[in-house]
Amino acid sequence: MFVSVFDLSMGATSDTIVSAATPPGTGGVAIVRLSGEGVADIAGDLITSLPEPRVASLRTFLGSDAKAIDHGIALYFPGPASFTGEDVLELHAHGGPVIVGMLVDAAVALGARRAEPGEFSRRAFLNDKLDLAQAEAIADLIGSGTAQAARAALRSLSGEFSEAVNLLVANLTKLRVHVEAAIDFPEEEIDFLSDRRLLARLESCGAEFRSLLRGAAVGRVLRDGFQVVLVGKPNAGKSSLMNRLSGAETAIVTEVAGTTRDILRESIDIDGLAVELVDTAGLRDDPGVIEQEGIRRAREAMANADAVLWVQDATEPAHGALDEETVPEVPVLVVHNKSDLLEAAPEGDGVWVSARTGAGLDALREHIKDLAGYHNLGEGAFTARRRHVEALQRAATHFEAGRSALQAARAGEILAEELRLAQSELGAITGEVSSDELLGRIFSEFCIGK
Ligand SMILES: Nc1nc2c(ncn2[C@@H]2O[C@H](COP(=O)(O)OP(=O)(O)OP(=O)(O)O)[C@@H](O)[C@H]2O)c(=O)[nH]1
Ligand SMILES: [Mg+2]
Repeated sequence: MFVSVFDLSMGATSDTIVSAATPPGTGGVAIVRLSGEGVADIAGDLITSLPEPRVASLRTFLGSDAKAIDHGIALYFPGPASFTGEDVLELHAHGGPVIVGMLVDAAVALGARRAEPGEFSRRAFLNDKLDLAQAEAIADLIGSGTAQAARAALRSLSGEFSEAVNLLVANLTKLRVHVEAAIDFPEEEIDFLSDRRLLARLESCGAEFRSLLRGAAVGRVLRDGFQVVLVGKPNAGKSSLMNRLSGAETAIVTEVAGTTRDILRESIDIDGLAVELVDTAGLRDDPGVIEQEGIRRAREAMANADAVLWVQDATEPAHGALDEETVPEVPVLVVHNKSDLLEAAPEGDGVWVSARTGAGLDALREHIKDLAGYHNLGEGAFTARRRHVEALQRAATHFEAGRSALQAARAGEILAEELRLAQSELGAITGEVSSDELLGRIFSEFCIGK
């Protein structure tokens, strides 16, 4: 049903690749990894004999001049029961860059080729050891910024996200079979298409789409972090608030309106949610030249944010610029600052805080988690990428278009076609449908040796 388009000239897996699997620099142990058909041959010269499969074996590692480079552990994983699905040899050497360099050179002299970034994972994908979302999760696990992100990436790597996508694909397939059967028997079409089971299936696929989209949106935030931009009038206390939330005196705070001009960034961790706070120049109508550029940047930051904190001075009357300034797609939370200066207990929409005393900041942090959808983060959270969220959105749009075509015009053919398009979008997430260009883009972001 799905098409895989691979440029075989690039994906040729017969050659043997080699690379350090551990980062450059010194350490107790460094691992050099080889994968491919030539592993057994190369091992004959490099470590004199191939170790028993999966048994840690002490070996002398030899250079191309047959002189010893190091003594260490060799591990042999014959394919297909290996990470890449090919024969894999791991050499655990002493962790110095010179040793690693000599080992890689020796393997190259024996016919191996230096691996490209992500090439081991790419081979694992091409040999069906992992699907594409799982392969991406390897890089996300390695790059995760918080423990929660790491746990979620591991779930994606274990295939939980892929399973949810595959389940949805399977349900869309059932729907399509149903609809196509109706099209093939036109005299019964009307009955078929108003069949209650069909409507129930449509309904449950719609619900699956919504839940998967929610999960993927949170997964994306777990991976990429959540960007929150502080905007408002000059002197509202944006910089003070950022400093207070981050516990660092990053931004200059003064009583002069128009203090901040450049965009300032500070990363904080709210219960495992990586939040990037972005402080901006106060928005006002008659700024000087420098401030004007600051305001332009503030508006740009706002448009690219995941959420906006609209900071207001609680002692001043609320001002109406909010609607004109903010971007409809980006959620806005109104934050009334300087609550310490109020005599009466505050009331009204938004959160009331004091950057000076710290009052209300716990509530503010909870609101930020809400904005990120982070509160519903059960144990089942997985990581996802922007690419996945966008593919899911496109798939959902096709699905909804098909559903309306059925409801509005009883157009079974259109529904079938939209379902096919939705499936193909979902297939791109797991790599059922992929192109060499997409694979190139994804794997080139990996580190060498992974
Ligand atoms: N009493 C009180 N004063 C505050 C509070 N937060 C900020 N201020 C004061 O308000 C003034 C402006 O604070 P900033 O943080 O520089 O305000 P800003 O919004 O970054 O201003 P611009 O960068 O000029 O746009 C400073 O004098 C701060 O000390 C607060 O919660 N309570
Ligand atoms: Mg400021």
